[in-house]
Amino acid sequence: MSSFLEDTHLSAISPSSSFSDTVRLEREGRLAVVVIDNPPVNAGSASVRSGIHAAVAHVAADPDIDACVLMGAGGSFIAGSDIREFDQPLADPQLPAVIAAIEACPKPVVAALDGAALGGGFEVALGCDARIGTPHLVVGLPEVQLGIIPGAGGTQRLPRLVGMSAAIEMICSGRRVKAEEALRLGILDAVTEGDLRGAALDHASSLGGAKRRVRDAPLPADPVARVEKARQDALRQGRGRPVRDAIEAVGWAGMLGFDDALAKERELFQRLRTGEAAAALRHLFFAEREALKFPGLKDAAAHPLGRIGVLGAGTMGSGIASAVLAAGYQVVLIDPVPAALEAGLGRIRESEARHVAAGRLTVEQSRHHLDRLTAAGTVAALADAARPAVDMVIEAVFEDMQVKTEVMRQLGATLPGSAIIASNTSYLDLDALAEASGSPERVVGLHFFAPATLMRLLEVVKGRATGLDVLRTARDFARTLGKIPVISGVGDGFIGNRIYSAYRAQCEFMVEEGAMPQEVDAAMEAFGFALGPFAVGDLSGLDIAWKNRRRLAATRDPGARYCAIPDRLCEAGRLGRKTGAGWYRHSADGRTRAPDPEVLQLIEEARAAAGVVPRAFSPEDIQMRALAAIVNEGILVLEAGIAQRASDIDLVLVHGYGFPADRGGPLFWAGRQPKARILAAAANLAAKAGPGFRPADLGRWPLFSPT
Ligand code: 3H9
Repeated sequence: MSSFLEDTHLSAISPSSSFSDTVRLEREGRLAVVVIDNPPVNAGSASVRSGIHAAVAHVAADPDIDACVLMGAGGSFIAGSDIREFDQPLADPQLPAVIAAIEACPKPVVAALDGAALGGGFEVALGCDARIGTPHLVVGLPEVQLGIIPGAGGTQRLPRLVGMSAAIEMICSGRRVKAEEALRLGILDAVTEGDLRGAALDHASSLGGAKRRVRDAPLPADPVARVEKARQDALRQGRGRPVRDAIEAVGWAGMLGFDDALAKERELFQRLRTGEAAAALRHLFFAEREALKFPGLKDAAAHPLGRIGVLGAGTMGSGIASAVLAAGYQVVLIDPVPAALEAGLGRIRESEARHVAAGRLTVEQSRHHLDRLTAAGTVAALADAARPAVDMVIEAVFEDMQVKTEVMRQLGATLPGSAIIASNTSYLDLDALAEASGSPERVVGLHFFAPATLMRLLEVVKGRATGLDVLRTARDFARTLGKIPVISGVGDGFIGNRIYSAYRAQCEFMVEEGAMPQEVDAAMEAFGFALGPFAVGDLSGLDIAWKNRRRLAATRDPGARYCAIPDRLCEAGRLGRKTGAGWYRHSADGRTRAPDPEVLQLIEEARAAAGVVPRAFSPEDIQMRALAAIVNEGILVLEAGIAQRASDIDLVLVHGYGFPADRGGPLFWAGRQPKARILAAAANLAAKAGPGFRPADLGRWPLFSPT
């Protein structure tokens, strides 16, 4: 019996009694309702755990209570364990003990579920005798997204309800499952449209005192081939997440006694929780929420958005249009060139068809998307009184200052004053573009990453004059699209492209000094990048950066170091994968890349022209120089006020440029290294980078660990 009960007088329990500052017990005749009230999302903090533990002990001991309902206040059950506690040893009672108390309670405990029942919250629900949900409920075990596995029996109880293969799929993807599917899978006993509390109380009464513990249920039969397929799918899709550990833990459900399996799950959870990858993924979780904040934004009013124009039907424009349609908006795609417009519409239809074929959309949902799509040939058509007005236009025309300036002028002159003008420019001066519109306060940057339907990063660029209402609208719009918005100031390449350019430049200099492109790529891929910088260049096309270099040629410091190898590649028609050759030679289907003697020759010529005697680089040399370049530029971006905070830079590099998520982003990673290691790498970078390099003052930056 808990120590709590030893000093509690049962007779003193009133119709509503607190068991901690976040948990209270309310009486409904011979039934009890335990309410968790820990805003904003009822995270399972130490106070919540001790409150539930004590309340359940009270229910167990009170002869006037026959059964109990467990529910959350404020429209949600429990969003999971309180992740803020995960950097420290966890306080008792820990979650497995709380769930064990629910299971040991001789009276049935029914979970009444609304909003989110995720992670440890879902595990609490799985420890109850029944689960009643609302139609708005989502359940799931998203732990692998935080670098851990469920640590309170999720890997043992879920398979007993849904079978091994469905449990592997849910746990390894971390997917949030809606009420309707949860009911179908057998996770929920019922879904109620009406009064959740009343329905759960009725259900608790109907159990007649009987316990229905999930731990006692037999494992449902599941064909070996299906389990094996779920395993293989999970392993294929789980890069950077502990899916192998999760699969192993689920496997124990079929091999070990329940309590032995729980103990092993717990041990594995604790090992992962205290590891580097989990710390990095927790950092990114909070970084994502922090990035939404900007002075004054909370109080700014967002404009209602219903109909969005996308100007420019190229690959980027049609990708943006697809993403906007999927989020439920009306879209008008605009392009003055009829063939381009038709091709863009075709790409949108193909993208929809691909989603249907992959089972991500139903035919019906896809039809709804396409029903909301219209087309126009000119910006002037947007002013046509017969057409419904657009609330925002996103221009995604050719990345050229003259072209975009003219487009901004037209949009400013044509659109009603309330409509927002967004530019998808990735490098150009947004302030100059905003001035061209004649109403700079309604101009904002929306820098999408290709492919726009899949990439989660969206840089939201605030120009000098951008109104807070416009910035708020753009940020909220990004969230509605399911993106991760990061607010950037104006500067060449904003946050991401500026830092990435500095990284790529050092990688090219290393090639000039003696490293081979494939050695650089292999070193960065070994660090955890999905692709090395040269493979990325070939994939996205070398002509984009080439065009950008030519744009900047007139303003470039003539004394600054410049690597001409990429220019030589482009001049030779080697534009990357699309031409079959770039830094590598590519197979016809684009699946394999191989070093090319022609590239070696170009490199040797460039080395000779620069008077370089090639030297060998170890993978560690390459990684530290490249990473120091990213960190150095990241700090310059921060000091220039283009990024608001270090964690914004981490989000941009992870979600836009393939920096490994389980390292938390470049500045988080650097902060976990001994300071001396980072300073030595920065000093080496400064010594090797050549004329024009701007060192940041890393030593005075408070990010780095002192040892
Ligand atoms: C776990 O449970 C492991 C167990 O197996 C272990 C067993 C031993 N902790 O997202 P929002 C904060 S791992 C602490 O903007 P929404 C968040 O930082 C956990 N804080 O709201 C923000 O703070 P602020 C598994 C949390 O309405 C505020 O709440 N669970 C937690 O857009 C509002 O959050 C998950 O991974 C937390 N667990 O979305 C679920 N959750 O205002 C994580 C949120 O200071 N949570 N906060 O910026 C979510 O997915 C979303 O928060 C949710 C609401 C969908 C619930």
